Amino acid sequence: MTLIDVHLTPDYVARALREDVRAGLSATPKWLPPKWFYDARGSELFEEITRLPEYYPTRAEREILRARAGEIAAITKAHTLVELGSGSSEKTRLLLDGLRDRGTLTSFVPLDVSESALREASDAINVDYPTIDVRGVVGDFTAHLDKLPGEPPRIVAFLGGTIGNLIPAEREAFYTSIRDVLEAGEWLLLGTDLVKDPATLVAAYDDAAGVTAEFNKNVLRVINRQLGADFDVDAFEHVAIWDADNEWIEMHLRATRAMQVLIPEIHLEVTFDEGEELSTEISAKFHRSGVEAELDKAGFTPAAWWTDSEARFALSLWQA
Ligand code: AVJ
Repeated sequence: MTLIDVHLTPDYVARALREDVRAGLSATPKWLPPKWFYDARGSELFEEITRLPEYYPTRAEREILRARAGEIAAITKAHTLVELGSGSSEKTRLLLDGLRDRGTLTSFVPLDVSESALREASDAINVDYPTIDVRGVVGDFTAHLDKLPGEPPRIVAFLGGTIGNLIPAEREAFYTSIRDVLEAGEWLLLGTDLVKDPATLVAAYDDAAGVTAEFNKNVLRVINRQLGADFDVDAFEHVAIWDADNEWIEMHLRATRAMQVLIPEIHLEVTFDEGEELSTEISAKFHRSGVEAELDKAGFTPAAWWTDSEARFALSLWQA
């Protein structure tokens, strides 16, 4: 059993969901934040996405981590690995191996919104890495960065391209808040998906087997269950488009007929026109120059930039 610090109580999470659903479904156009995809079923569907032939980012990032974990350990000599949005912590093992083999690592701090995913991952790592102190934090990486334990120097890993789910203003605030919690000389390891041909990008978010469509619709199931809503999930279709101006993928749910939806727990009634789209996720793709400009603005110094063999995805290392 590992120690877990809980900064997200069920009550806090329930209130955040209500507020997000009220704000997003009262707006024009309608939107919902992507963090509500990830109940137990949503997390499973995401794991399934990472194994799809079309969804290259996970494999590309794993290739880079496998090749570079030793270098990351040699450069940083980190004593603590903090992983934000750790999920199953599967790719993290490559980093843990590199840092442990270098002999500097004493603790691992995974942070995730899902307490169940965090407990499972922390316990497994605790068993497989008996010399490392595992200290999980249940928290929101946009709100609980000030609570990170662990002996310096720390390396904060934010992998998988999840940074792409934030709009530019949110990214700026996020990078600045990480820079603020780190001491000078500590590290950020960032995974970013790169801009590439739109057909490849769209296929990664609209797979032939329909797993991403199920993942997208899962947010409606979460709202039905948590807030007593009566979304007819089958009356929505999955849409993934490449927004060339913003250089991001946008996922929508399109109402295939006019509908009224009741959300009793927040006393809200929502109307959809036929064809109306609800925005559920952006997944921004990056160029090296853009990432460098944003991190520089937040006060980080570049230490390394690595891509996979097909230059689809980048892993970059920054020093505070
Ligand atoms: C886990 C946020 C990195 O944006 O690619 C996968 C989530 N959405 N397919 C991404 C996701 C649709 C994924 N991240």
